[in-house]
Amino acid sequence: MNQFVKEQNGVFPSVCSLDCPDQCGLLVHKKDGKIVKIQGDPNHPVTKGNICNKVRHMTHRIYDPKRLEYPLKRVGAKGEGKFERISWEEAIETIYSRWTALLETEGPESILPYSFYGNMGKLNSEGMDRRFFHRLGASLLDRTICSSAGSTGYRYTMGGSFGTDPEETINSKLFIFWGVNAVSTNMHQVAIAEKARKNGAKIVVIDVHKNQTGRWADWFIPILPGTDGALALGLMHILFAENMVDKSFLETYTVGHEELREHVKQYDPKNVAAITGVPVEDIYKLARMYGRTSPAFIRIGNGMQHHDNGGMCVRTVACLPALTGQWQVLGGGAIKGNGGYLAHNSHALERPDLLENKNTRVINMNLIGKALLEEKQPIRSMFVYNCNPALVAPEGNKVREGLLREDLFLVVHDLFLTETAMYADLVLPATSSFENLDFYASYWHHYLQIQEPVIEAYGECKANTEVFRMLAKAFGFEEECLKDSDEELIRQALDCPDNLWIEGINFEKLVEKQYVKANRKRLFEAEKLKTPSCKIELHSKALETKGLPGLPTYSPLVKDNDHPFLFVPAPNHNFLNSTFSNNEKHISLEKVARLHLNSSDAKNLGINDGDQVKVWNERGECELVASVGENVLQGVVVTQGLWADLPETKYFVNALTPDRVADMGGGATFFSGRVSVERL
Ligand SMILES: Nc1nc2c(c(=O)[nH]1)N[C@H]1C(S)=C(S)[C@@H](COP(=O)(O)OP(=O)(O)OC[C@H]3O[C@@H](n4cnc5c(=O)[nH]c(N)nc54)[C@H](O)[C@@H]3O)O[C@H]1N2
Ligand SMILES: Nc1nc2c(c(=O)[nH]1)N[C@H]1C(S)=C(S)[C@@H](COP(=O)(O)OP(=O)(O)OC[C@H]3O[C@@H](n4cnc5c(=O)[nH]c(N)nc54)[C@H](O)[C@@H]3O)O[C@H]1N2
Ligand code: SF4
Ligand SMILES: [Mo]
Repeated sequence: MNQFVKEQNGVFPSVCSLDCPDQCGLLVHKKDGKIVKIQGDPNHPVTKGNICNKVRHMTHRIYDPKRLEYPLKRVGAKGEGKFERISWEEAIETIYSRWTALLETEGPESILPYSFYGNMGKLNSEGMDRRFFHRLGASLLDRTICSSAGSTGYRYTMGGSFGTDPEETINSKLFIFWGVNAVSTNMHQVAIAEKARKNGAKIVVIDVHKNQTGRWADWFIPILPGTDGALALGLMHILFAENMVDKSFLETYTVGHEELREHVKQYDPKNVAAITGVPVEDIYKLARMYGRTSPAFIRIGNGMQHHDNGGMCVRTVACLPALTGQWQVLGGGAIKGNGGYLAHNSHALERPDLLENKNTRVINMNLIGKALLEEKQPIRSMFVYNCNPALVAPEGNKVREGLLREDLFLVVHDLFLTETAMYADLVLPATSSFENLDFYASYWHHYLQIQEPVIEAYGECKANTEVFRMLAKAFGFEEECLKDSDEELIRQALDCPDNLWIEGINFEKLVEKQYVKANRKRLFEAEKLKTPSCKIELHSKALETKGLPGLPTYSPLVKDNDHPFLFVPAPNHNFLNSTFSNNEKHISLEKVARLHLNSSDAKNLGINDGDQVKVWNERGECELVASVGENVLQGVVVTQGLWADLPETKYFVNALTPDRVADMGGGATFFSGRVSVERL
């Protein structure tokens, strides 16, 4: 047993395992073997002792009486939610015999793993699971639901997930929070900006919704959904026209700046205003503010990329710091994601070489509804972990129809009986991250961190790595790598000669220090960019070979249907995706699910603040509480939160979202759907 687990009382270091850029260092307080309090680590250079409300109330989730304690098998009809306790032996034996039969009759690709980052720990999200499913030969999953479109777009410009070190932004004089609800989703970037503000920095927020982040800004700029690319091109038009570009930077570090200068002439601010809903004067004001302030920093959020044109929008915004040479200024530049700096040896951890059939089919997780209903080469079994697709995937009614299929053998491994688990044939109880050994790499700050277990496994819960080791054993797989311990997995992952940023960071060092910063030189001082030209690609030949415009270009959203409102169902403050949406404490903080609509739209529809409204399209419907005002533009409605299926509410927003894929990376288009609204 690990030393922290043995201690019944005390304070122990830990990491937040949630899918959040801040990846806080935590201190866990134990009394009589149980966690009684969680606080931010005051010594952690980014956390600085502050954590969000969600995790301050985490003990309510870890010890929630609804938490799963032992394996269950279905005894009622599919989806009815009637289960009976079974042993782990029976659970593993059932999976083994069902899958062995499938391997013989339909082949391994009839089995699909379905997972995301409910736990960001590398071993438990992309470790032993990958090895096992590769060895089994199961279908591959393309994990596209979160930032795939935007990361791909950013990569075409910058070569990978490399941006500014957020700690440097303390020096910035201008912050543009663009399509990011940072007060809720990246609170430590907000804390840094708040400090910089005391030194005179200005804070601009560009969003479709004046939420808590918009209200905190010095200047809030409302924009129509899916039009950020046009705004960025309008800014470039002015930056070139008024000579606010850094010529020497453009010549040294970019390709395509001359073509771009010609190309953006067509994005006249008047046209851009008509597309974006941002007044012409504001476009000029913003361009001049950005062109004349240094250091200027842009935080690019996920909001602008959950759209049909999301990849190109992010690629376009990511060109702005190159025009002004801000990448070379301490505190300037941009962050979309910074995962590149902390990249581990994924080949060693995931062992794709174990997959014999290199043509194994790949299923885009955003299309899981369609895939489950497909009759040709059907998915006969799905193993879900770290994810709750019945609530979070688009075209939710299609997903649930698929999960209800009588001939689908569904296994769900989770801490709770989630909406997805309700459809399961077998439910396996998962440990929380506080019960596991794992290592963590933030996709925003530059610290690698370790989590050593601080409490014993709850009930009969098991970690993901352990479940896949058990399955490998049941199948009689002999490869040593399927028997590796968690510590061995960490050692293999950190042995990564390809990534100099983490050179010298190993298991011992992490155990000793708890968090270790990447050996990071500043961009352009160290390695060359990983684009084909090794420069910032304002013009991208690689994009042209994909049939997309090589220069940043605005294209409107796909026509969804004829409903009058664009529907933006974003995350909320007190849940993390659907995590916490089933915990009483967090529900009580959030209260109800609201639909924000413009007062003139509300007036036309006879809707008053506080009315119950039905929101619907041909895909489905939900019922929300109207919040009427000026927080959204006309023609746009916004709701927040992925709410659990609670009794007496109909908050299932993904019943309405489209499963079209975005222009790049197979990304999700949650915010590009249209709906009608009526008073109930
Ligand atoms: N409290 C909390 N924190 C979270 C999460 C959570 O659920 N709750 N989820 C975590 C995860 S997985 C992720 S990916 C991140 C996401 O966090 P963010 O990067 O902040 O992304 P979103 O919250 O999806 O959307 C950000 C903002 O984009 C706006 N938006 C929507 N469409 C557009 C558009 O076309 N243009 C512009 N300019 N704005 C638009 C929305 O109104 C929203 O305010 O947060 C993580 N952190
Ligand atoms: N409408 C709409 N839909 C969205 C979004 C949106 O903005 N709007 N955002 C999208 C985005 S960005 C994302 S990232 C996805 C996220 O969607 P999901 O990845 O489904 O995230 P969660 O809903 O938090 O569910 C994670 C699940 O993992 C479980 N879990 C946690 N730790 C472990 C563990 O160690 N082992 C196992 N086996 N299970 C564990 C949790 O209990 C929880 O049930 O949702 C997407 N869906
Ligand atoms: S959810 Fe984010 S802000 Fe909250 S404790 Fe975890 S990493 Fe920190
Ligand atoms: Mo996400």
